[in-house]
Amino acid sequence: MRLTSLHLREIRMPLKEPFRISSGAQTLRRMLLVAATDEEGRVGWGECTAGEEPNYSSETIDTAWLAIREWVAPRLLGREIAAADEVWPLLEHNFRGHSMAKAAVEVAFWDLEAQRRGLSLAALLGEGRGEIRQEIEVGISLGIQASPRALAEKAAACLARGYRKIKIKIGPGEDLEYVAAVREALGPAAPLMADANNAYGREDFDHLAALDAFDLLMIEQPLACDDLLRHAELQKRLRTPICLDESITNLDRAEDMVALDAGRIVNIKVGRVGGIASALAIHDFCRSRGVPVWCGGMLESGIGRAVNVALASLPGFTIPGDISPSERYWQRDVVNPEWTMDERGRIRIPQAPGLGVVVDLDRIEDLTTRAEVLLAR
Ligand code: OSB
Ligand code: MG
Repeated sequence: MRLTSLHLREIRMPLKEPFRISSGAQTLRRMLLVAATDEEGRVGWGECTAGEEPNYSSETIDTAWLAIREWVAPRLLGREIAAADEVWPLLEHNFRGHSMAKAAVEVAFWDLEAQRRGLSLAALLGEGRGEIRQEIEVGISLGIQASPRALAEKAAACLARGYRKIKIKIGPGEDLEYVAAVREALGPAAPLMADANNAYGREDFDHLAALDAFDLLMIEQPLACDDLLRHAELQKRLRTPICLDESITNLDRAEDMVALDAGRIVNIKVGRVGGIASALAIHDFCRSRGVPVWCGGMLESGIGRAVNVALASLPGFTIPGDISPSERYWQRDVVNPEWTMDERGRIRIPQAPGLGVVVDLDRIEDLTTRAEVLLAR
């Protein structure tokens, strides 16, 4: 594969409802899409998962745009690349950080390779990994609501709709009452978890221990993203497993988590870990150590969602991911068909080569607020 051009586009799509987490709220998604054209004219797509503000990680859509133009594209444009797994090492060499920028472009190479070989992305990712699923079970991630009661009603409706896991966002002052109300509304056996997005510190350990009473599947990222040691201390105090999201930026951090017992479950996000090759490495390591993983979400459009759906088909993904259907987020998605979920909370894995959905170029054109074409020299 040899890239002749990289087309960057910013599109803006309003979320159907605002999404609030402990570190900030989003109502409009500004998304960076990458279309990579190879020497045979195929087009591979990637979506950058960085947000508008640096509240999830240090990256934003604007830093990613800069990083892709200045440092990612020059390393890849015009270069002969035999397979998509060669991209990640090229992007890591003397190039720190900017994982979401790197991933947006790396993903496009996996799409291109899948198309070139006539494989679905799921089949390509599954090579050498045993049986892949035909359909995946999905969960929903619910933002913080105005009251515990409002959240409980929403959560109950989601369970009735078929979702296989309910995740609620929590933060200081918006935690125990919310969890209690949702647990009460869903009943004792419902698969429920909470995500704190770094909101707590060591002074909160007693408070967090009170969450053990609610039989959560896990507590996601209670403490700071760069703080594995305190997560290990907290895990000793909790019966509930800790799941790490922001902390797991690469394979080394997943190994550290296991070595330190800083968490027992990993949320894998392709953007956060720098691409598909890195996500696969984390998946394989966790699987070899019996650590369950699941696929997180970043409020992606149908393009990023295609990658998440394919990843979640791998055998180590034993817990439903944050992969809701298109209608949960958008009036209308940017792919055809849109992502749909059946009444038992399942999404079918597409069989067609590449992403398995068709990118709606007219719609993307309509939504585009900024574009730049980078060419091989
Ligand atoms: O922490 O998992 C998170 C969205 C934006 C930033 C961080 C997170 C999330 C989600 C969204 O939980 C899940 C989804 O895409 O539906
Ligand atoms: Mg999270």
